[in-house]
Amino acid sequence: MSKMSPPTAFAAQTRRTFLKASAAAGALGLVAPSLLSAGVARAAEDGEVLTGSHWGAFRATVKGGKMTAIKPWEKDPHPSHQLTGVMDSIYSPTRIKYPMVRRAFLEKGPGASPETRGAGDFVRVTWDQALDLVAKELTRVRKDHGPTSIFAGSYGWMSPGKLHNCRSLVRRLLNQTGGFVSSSGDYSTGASQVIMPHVMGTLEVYEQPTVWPVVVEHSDLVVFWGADPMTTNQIGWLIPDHGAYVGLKALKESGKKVICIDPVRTETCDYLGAEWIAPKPQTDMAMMLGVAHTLYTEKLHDQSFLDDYTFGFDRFLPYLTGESDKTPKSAEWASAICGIPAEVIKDLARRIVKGRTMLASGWSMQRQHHGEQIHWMLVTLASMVGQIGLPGGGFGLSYHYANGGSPSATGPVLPAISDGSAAVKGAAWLAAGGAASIPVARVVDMLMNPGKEFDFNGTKAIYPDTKLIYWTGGNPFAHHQNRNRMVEAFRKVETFIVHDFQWTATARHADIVLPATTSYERNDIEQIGDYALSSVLAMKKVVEPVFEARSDFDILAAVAERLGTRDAFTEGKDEMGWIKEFYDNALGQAKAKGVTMPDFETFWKGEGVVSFPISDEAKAFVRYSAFREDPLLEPLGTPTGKIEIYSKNIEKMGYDDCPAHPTWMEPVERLDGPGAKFPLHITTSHPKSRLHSQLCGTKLRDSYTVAGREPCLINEADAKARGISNGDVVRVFNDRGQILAGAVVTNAIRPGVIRVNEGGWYDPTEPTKPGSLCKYGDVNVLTVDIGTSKLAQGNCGHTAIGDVEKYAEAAPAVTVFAAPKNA
Ligand code: PGD
Ligand code: PGD
Ligand code: 6MO
Repeated sequence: MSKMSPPTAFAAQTRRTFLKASAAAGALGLVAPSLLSAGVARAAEDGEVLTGSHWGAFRATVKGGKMTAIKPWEKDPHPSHQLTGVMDSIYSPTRIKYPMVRRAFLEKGPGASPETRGAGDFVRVTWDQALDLVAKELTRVRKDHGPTSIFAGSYGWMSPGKLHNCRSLVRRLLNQTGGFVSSSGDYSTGASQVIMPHVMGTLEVYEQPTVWPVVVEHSDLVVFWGADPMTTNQIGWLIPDHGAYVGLKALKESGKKVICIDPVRTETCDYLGAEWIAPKPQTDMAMMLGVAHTLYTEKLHDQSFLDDYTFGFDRFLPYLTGESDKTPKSAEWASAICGIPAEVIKDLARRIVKGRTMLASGWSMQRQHHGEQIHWMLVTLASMVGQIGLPGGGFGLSYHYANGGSPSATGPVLPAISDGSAAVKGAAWLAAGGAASIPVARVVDMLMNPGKEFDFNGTKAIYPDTKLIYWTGGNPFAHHQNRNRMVEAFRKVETFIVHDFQWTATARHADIVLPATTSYERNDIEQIGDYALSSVLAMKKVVEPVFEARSDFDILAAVAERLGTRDAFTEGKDEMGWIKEFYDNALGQAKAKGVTMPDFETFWKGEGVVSFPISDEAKAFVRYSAFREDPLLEPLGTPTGKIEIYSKNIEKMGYDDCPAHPTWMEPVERLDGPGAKFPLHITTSHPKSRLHSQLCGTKLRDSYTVAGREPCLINEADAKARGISNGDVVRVFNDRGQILAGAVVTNAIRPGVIRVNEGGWYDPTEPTKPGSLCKYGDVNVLTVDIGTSKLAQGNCGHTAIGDVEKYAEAAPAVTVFAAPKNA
C-alpha cells in the first residue's frame, strides 16, 4: 500500500505491491466509448449528491446549482469535523477564479524581475492565452536546455479520484512530450521508507499492521510512540473509512493499558485515559536505547527470537553495552539526554515484556535529523521483546495514518490513470541527462546547486539545472522547510507554472497560475478505506465549475493538444469514459473473486456506492505471522531474509551519518543539545482541523485561530517567564526567520517545547524581502532544510529550535486569505 510512488531503488522490495497494481492496470480494456450522456455527467441543479473527499464520504445538498449544506455519509462511523470546511473550499475568497500571469513575466518575459514573485501583481489572461503560454514555455525550455531543465516532481496531496490525479496527469503530459526531472519518495515517511526495506524488506510505513480487532483482543499494553491516531486518522489518501476510530473506541472500552510517549499530551492520550511520558523532542532514539539496555542487562530480552529471526544483534550489542565506544546506553545515559527519569525508562522496559505489547509509532520522529534511526531502533526493540508475528505484539507504523489496521475487505482494486512513464522507458534523454529524479525533499538544494553531486541510498547523482517548474497539486510553499531559503531558490527559475484552486503561497509565487476545479466540480471514482478498501464510491460532480475553473485533465489535455499529443494523453476518452473503464476493470476483478457488483450504469445512476464483505480471516490478520511460523519458507525481502539489526548493505555505503546499526547521533540542533542557540524546541505536528494547508483558506479557520493567527502551544512556565498570556500575539523566531502566532498557554505540552502546526499559510509582510515576518504563522519559516542523512535525504520538518516573545507592536493584519488584487 503505497501512498506515493516509492523510490525507484525499491522497486524490487515492493514487488508484490507493484505486481498487484500492474496486473490491475494491464487488465484494462481497450478504448471504451463514453457511455453516459452529457446529461448524466452534469451536476445536479437541486437535490442531494453522495460523493467523497479526503475527509470522508458525504452528502451535499444542492440548491439552484450551489452547494448549500453538507452532511457526513450515514455509514461513516466517525465523521471528521473538517467536512464543514470542505463546502467552504468551493466558495471561499481564496478561490482562484481566472488564469493569471505574473505581470513582469507577461510583459518582459521568462525570468524577469524574479524578486516580484510572491508580491501578488498578476494580470488576468484568457484561457487560450494561458494555454498557449504554457505550451510555448515547455517547448522553448526543452529546446534550449533539454528535458532535465524541467522539474515536475509536483509532489504533494491533491484530491482523491482515480482520474483527476493531477500529479499523474502532469507527469503524463511531460512523459509523452519528451521527459522531465521527477522526484522520489515523500515528505511523510522520507526517512523510514528508505531504511525500512533494508531492515524489514518492505516499505512498512504504508502497509497493513496487525488489525485493530486483534490488538484490542490480544494486546495487554499499547504504546503510542510519537503518534496521535485520534487526530491523524481523520483523513485518507483515498476516502477514509474511519475504521481506526472503531478500533480506538474498542480499545478504550477494553480498559487495556495505554502509554503515549509524546512531548504533547495528545487527543489520543486524553481519549484513552493513557499514561503520558513526555521526552524532549528528537531524543527518543536515546530513550529507546535506554530501554534496550535495561532489557539486556536485566536479561528480559528474548534471545531465541533474536537468534531465529534477526541478523546482526551481536554486532549491535557492543554499541549497546558501551564495549565499543565506552558509553553504555544505560537508562541513566538516556535520561540525561531525553529528560525522562532513569527509573521511568527502566520501568517501561519491564512493562513492555510483562505481557503482550504493541509498539505503535507515528512518523514525526523520522521527520527529524537522523530520522532513519528511529524506526530501525523501534524494530530492534520489538525484536528484543520477541513478539513480532504474534497476535497483539510487535510493532506497527501505520495505526495513525489513513485508518491503518482497519480490516481489509474482499474486493477489487480500482486502477487509475497512469503517468505515462512507460512511454519514455529507455529514452535517450534519461541516459544523457543525468539525474532523472531527485529525493523529493532536496528540491531547494537542487535549485541552489545545479551540477552538484549528492548521495542517496548508496548511489550518487548530479543535480540538474532547472529552468522551468510545473506543479499541480501540493503546496511546496507550505510543505517545504526553511521558507526564506526557498523563496531565494525559486527566484532562480525562469518559469513556474501552478494549477490550484486556491491562492496558496505557491500559486502566489508562480508565473502562470491556472484555476483548477475542486473535486466537487467534476466526476471521478474512488475507493473508501486506504487499508479497508471497503467500498467503491462514485465521486459525482456536485456543482458546475465555479468562475473559469477547469479540471486538470481538461487543462493538460488542452496543453497536449498544443504540443500535438492530445490523443496519447486522452486515449480518446473523456471523463466518463475513463471512469467507466476503471469501474469495468474492477467489475472483472470482482467476478474473479466471487464478489457482486452492479454494472456501471446501474452503479452510477443509483446511489453510486458498492460495498464489499470483510472476511473473518481479514479481521484476524496478524502482520508477520507467516514469517514467524516459518522464517525459512517465508523469509523477509532483506539480503539475509531476516530482520536486519545490522545491515551490510548500509555498511558498504560507508555514510558517516547513517552507520550500519541503529545509533544515537546528535541532531544538528535540539533542545538542550550541545551548543543549542535557542531555549525552545518547535514541534510542527499535523493540524487537527486541516489537512496540511488544505482548508486553511476556509471558514474552519475561525474555529482554531488565536488573534486571527495560527495557534502556538506554550507551556505555562515558559509563558510566565516571558510575560505571555493566553490569546497574546507572539513572535516565534530563530536564525532562519520569524512568524507571528497566537499563544495558547497550556500544561499539555512539555516545558521547553512549543507547537505550531504545519500547513499555516505563508503570509510575508514584505514579500519581496526574504526574511520578512510571516504574519499568519507558517512554521516552515523556522525549520531546517537539510536531509535526514545521505541514506534517505528525507525532510527534517520536525527539527527546529527557537524562542518566543510577546509581540509588543501593533500586529499587522493577515492578508493571505484574500485573493491578490486584480484576481
Ligand atoms: P497540502 O496542503 O495538502 O500539502 O504537503 P502538501 O503540499 O501535500 O497541499 C495540497 C494542495 O493541492 C493544496 O494547495 C490544494 O488546494 C491542492 N489541490 C487539491 N486538489 C487539487 C486538484 O484537484 N488539482 C490541483 N491542481 N490542486 C489541487 C504536505 C506535506 O507537508 C506532508 S504529506 C507532510 S507529511 C509534511 N509534514 C510536515 C511536518 O510534519 N512538519 C513540517 N515542518 N513540514 C511538513 N511538511 C510536509
Ligand atoms: P505528527 O502530527 O507530525 O503526525 O502523521 P505523524 O504521526 O507524522 O506527529 C505525531 C505526534 O508526534 C504528535 O503528537 C507530536 O507531538 C509527536 N512528536 C513530535 N515530535 C516528537 C518527538 O520528537 N518525539 C515523540 N515521542 N513524539 C513527537 C502524519 C500523517 O498524518 C501524515 S504524513 C499525513 S500526510 C496526514 N496529515 C494530516 C493532517 O494534516 N491533518 C490531520 N488532521 N490528519 C492528518 N493525517 C496524516
Ligand atoms: Mo504526509
